[in-house]
Amino acid sequence: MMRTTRIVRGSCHHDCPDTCVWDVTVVDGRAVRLRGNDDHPTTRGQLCPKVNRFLDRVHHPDRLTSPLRRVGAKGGGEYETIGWDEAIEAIAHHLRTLIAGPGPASILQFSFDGTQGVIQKGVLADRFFAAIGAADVRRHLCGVTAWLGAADVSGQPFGIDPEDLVHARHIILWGTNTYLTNRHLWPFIEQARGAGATITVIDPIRTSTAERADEFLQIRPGTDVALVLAMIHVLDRDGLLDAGWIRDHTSGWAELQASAAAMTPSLAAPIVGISAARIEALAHSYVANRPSAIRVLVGPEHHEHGRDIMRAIAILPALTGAWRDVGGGLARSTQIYFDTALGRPADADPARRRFNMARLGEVLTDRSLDPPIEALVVHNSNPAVICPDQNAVMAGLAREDLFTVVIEQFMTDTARHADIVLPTTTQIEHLDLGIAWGHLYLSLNQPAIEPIGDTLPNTEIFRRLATAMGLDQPGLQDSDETLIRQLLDSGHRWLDGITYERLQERTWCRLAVPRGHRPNVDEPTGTADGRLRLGRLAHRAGRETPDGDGRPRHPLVLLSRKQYLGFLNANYGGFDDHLPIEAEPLLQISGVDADDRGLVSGDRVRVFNDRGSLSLVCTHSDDVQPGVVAIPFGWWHRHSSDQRGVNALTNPAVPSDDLGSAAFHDTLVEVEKH
Ligand SMILES: Nc1nc2c(c(=O)[nH]1)N[C@H]1C(S)=C(S)[C@@H](COP(=O)(O)OP(=O)(O)OC[C@H]3O[C@@H](n4cnc5c(=O)[nH]c(N)nc54)[C@H](O)[C@@H]3O)O[C@H]1N2
Ligand SMILES: Nc1nc2c(c(=O)[nH]1)N[C@H]1C(S)=C(S)[C@@H](COP(=O)(O)OP(=O)(O)OC[C@H]3O[C@@H](n4cnc5c(=O)[nH]c(N)nc54)[C@H](O)[C@@H]3O)O[C@H]1N2
Ligand code: SF4
Ligand SMILES: [Mo]
Repeated sequence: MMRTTRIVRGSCHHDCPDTCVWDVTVVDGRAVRLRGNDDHPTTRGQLCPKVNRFLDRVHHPDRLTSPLRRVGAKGGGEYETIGWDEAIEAIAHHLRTLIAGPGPASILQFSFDGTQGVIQKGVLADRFFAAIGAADVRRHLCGVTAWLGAADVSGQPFGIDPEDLVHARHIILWGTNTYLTNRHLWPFIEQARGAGATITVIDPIRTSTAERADEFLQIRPGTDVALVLAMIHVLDRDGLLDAGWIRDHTSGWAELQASAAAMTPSLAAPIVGISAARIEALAHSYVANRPSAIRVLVGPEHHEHGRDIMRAIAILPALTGAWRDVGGGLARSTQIYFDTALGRPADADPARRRFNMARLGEVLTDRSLDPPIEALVVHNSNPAVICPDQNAVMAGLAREDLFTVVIEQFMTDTARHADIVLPTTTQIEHLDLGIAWGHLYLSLNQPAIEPIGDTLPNTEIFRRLATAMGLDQPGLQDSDETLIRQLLDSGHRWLDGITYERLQERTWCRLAVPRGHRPNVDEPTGTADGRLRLGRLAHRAGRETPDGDGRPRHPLVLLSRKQYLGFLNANYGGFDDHLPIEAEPLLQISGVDADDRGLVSGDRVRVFNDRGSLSLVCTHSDDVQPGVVAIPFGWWHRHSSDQRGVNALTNPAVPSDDLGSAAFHDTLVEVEKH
């Protein structure tokens, strides 16, 4: 018999800045090979260690393939298989009852970044929940604080095209672990270095990126504002600022100058944890080597005053005029370009109930809410692992009276607490439109194979739910292709020449943003008066930090970053072949702090604060400075004897306006021998 072989192109859906384009080889309807596309300008034929094995995920024996209904106790993991009609009707019935009783605001949609595909991420789910008037979460755990801080300076926080970093002669990777988290940018960084650029890393941890830097400033966590103020102090004192630029393009210099006047490098040094001489050298090198660029993603936003930190970083190019040079300025998430081009609708209904997703534990366990949350529908997220204050989240998920629906590919720690689990397709089984937050290429992800088992795309699940609920609002039955066409039809100039047909043919297209585009120079700044806002700036210590005065005090700052090539947030923490050799999360502790506590590498320790406790093996590490410990993020609960991950310890505090991320990294703990 003749075998049919074809190559189907698609793009990676993971919440990773790189949005790689892949080629799937399909033989007789089976996907047999998946590899990076050679022509895509950032993929360049390479995926990454986790997604090279994506077909194993698709065909994994643990893959959920049919709808499930809970039969045992909450969290016990006992389920029976049911049909789709029964599952959809059970959910519709439950939601209708709640709408008629306590009201739709007792139903909470919880979704996040499980997929970056715009369609499966939630265009239709959002229409569905808006139609019934359910409560929603503010999806603010990633990047929103960075957005707000940059917007404080420039109104619309457009950054430079990360590809333009090749033109830079000084690149500061500021609290971003590029080599690990944004791999496909690394060759561009190396290209700049090859052309003479200096690479500086500013991070409290000696990351794999820091190891590759020309200069590494290992600062104390949460002290970046003091560092920026001292840099500005030096630049002003030494006459290295461009008065013409400041006069013509900024507002608030007098206030910023006064703020920086007091922060001498020697005052900043003990706050920041690096010498005054190194602060002076950084300031000088930042302006001397042009084009001068700063790269950020999200690390420093995860503090109580993360917005101040991201604003302070954005102030540097605004003040010095680094934006003038192609390759200079701030390179941040490019998602704003796609949001602007596709014109995705902001939910217009201000009356809808909303909670910051960081507060999930509090929201699910607060019976005094009016009305309390009675139903939770989770898709594209694993809150049991990714939300701060995990013990509160788990107490909420364990509520016998909470009706929980989880749409998932695998039996995650969240799905195990569902009343109904709905199995969903993976990226090679459904259609989607891929945006990126690390480059400017839009991609069409074409389904390569039929859905595995009885799985359905998220969109189809919400179409069926809408029918079962008798909803007849427009748009609820739109097909995936229609949803993509609607987005591509925004009329925005950056979509010039990009049509559905063209994407079908080419798979990817660069947004029509001119090469070498200089935000704030080639286009007016997005503030009311068109000026970059400087203004007063002050270093503030978060309440739960060694310099703060808030919660009961423990001596060590806990950082919980992304740490493995084989993990992508919580996606692979449940797969044995993606684990590092040690196969369990380790506590990294400095030699000084370990000696103080009589600990040697390999000792089992208890790490605790007043939110929770974890029993882990510790390892001495020079990567963390004294006063700081680190536990990696993303592990599933079964990897610790406490059935918890690092978020059992982390700080769920969000800003008082409920906007922005949690203060994950403002977490104090103590460590003791077990
Ligand atoms: N301590 C600590 N906590 C953190 C962070 C940290 O650094 N430290 N980082 C934070 C950040 S930056 C982020 S972005 C969040 C990540 O939080 P999440 O977005 O919740 O995490 P992911 O693991 O990326 O994805 C969650 C789930 O989506 C599912 N999924 C994937 N594709 C689909 C699909 O097509 N349909 C459906 N229904 N499901 C799908 C996957 O199976 C996965 O289980 O975590 C945050 N939490
Ligand atoms: N392999 C892999 N890649 C990933 C992910 C993954 O899980 N695994 N997750 C993806 C996601 S969702 C995201 S959002 C990105 C995140 O990408 P990044 O922002 O690059 O990664 P993070 O680990 O969140 O944080 C980066 C660094 O911030 C540092 N940091 C913490 N506090 C401070 C501070 O106060 N000041 C400074 N200067 N630095 C600080 C941490 O030590 C950490 O090294 O990565 C994406 N890529
Ligand atoms: S996870 Fe990131 S680096 Fe890996 S294939 Fe997907 S987009 Fe590329
Ligand atoms: Mo993220």
